[in-house]
Amino acid sequence: MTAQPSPEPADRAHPVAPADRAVPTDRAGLPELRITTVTVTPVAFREPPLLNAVGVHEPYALRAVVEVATDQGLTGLGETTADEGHLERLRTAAGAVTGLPVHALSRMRARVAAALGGRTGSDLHGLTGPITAASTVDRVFSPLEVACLDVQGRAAGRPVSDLLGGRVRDEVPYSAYLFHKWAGHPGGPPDDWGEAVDTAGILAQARRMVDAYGFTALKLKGGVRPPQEEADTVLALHEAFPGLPLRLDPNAAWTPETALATARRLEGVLEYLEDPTPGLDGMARVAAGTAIPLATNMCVTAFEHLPPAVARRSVRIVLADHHYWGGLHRSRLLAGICDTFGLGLSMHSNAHLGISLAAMTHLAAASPELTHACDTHWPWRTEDVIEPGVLALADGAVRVPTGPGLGVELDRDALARLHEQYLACGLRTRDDTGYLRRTDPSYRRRTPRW
Ligand code: GKR
Ligand code: MG
Repeated sequence: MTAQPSPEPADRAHPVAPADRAVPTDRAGLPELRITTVTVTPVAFREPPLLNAVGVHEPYALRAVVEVATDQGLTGLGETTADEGHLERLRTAAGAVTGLPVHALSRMRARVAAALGGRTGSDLHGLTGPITAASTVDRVFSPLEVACLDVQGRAAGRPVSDLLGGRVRDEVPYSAYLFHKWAGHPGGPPDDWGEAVDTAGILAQARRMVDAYGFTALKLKGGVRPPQEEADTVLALHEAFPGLPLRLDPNAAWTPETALATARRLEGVLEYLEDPTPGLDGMARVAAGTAIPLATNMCVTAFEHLPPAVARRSVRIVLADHHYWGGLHRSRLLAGICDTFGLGLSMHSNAHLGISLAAMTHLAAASPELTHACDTHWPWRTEDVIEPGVLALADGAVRVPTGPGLGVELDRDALARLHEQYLACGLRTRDDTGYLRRTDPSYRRRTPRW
């Protein structure tokens, strides 16, 4: 799915209208809402030392807030990660889309593709799979698209979910995202959540998550302890929270043989097993040997991965993530493809702030194909860039914002503070492995590990 760059001579012939001129309108007499500036502000927010298959989260997670301003004075918001390479590609794209109307999303994506000129690169948005030119375009285009939809919704006085087909649910269910974790960052005091390096720690964390937010599904991030120990923990969760759907995600830390042996113990217990092993072939082998549905946000991360995944029967559930899949409209396209091929749909999450949560919630609200509660890292963050009040997790769900656009407003003081934090923290690229190696120099990144 490589986008062909379009020459778009008409766009170049329409420079951005100066503020003192009449508002440009299109042939229907409607305001064009052309993009005047795109501002990309990297921020850093504090995170606990959460463990995963490749290391441990650093003291700060990096995100970028994208503001798309228009000639009508309306500004829209998007959020993405802020690793250096991704920021550089985002800034290139920002220059390329300036001057386009916010409704010209297909032309905008083509311009982003042309500006990137086939360059590939991860946004280091967690543990993802193969990176291709098309998926790079989608990762860069995504926050621009979300911000343009925010403007479109603000202009029309409609929530973004209405622009995606209308909401089919008023509340979006999310799952508790359980992590093994250290008590605190090395050299620092213990954090509020405390240590979770064994079954007892995870059970206590799950209890707190369920009591505080009413979650009705639980996901355990695995790939940290030996597989049989993580399976014991899942069985203990099953006993402690009877009836709650459970997922385990070792992020491809197991061989197919290990995955099959572990899955055998968890049949009838897991709602799904997420990325037990690397690659479409390995996943297909495991899928053929277990009744547990396999899910992924690692081996199917771009449209071109779907045909081989379907042909090999590698997965039964795809975790959508609008940050990877080119924004909200293209995530709806993904949902339709999954539906066509009988694949279930869930949603992936990485460390994120409220702009992303709002976008995820609108997308899930307008996706009848969603078959599972979405993931969110949101409870782990202690700071945000949006004004509080609109988004809240209660009874395991987030109420879909009904205000115009995404329905959330930027807290400018918080944005400035988190940007200062970005400048001061010195982190420019996520490096979970390097951070763990500072505590344990013998640690090596290995996939699969067991
Ligand atoms: O933040 O440690 C983490 C997660 O493991 C993340 O990197 C993954 O992308 O949450 C993710 C997943 O579901 O694979
Ligand atoms: Mg995953």
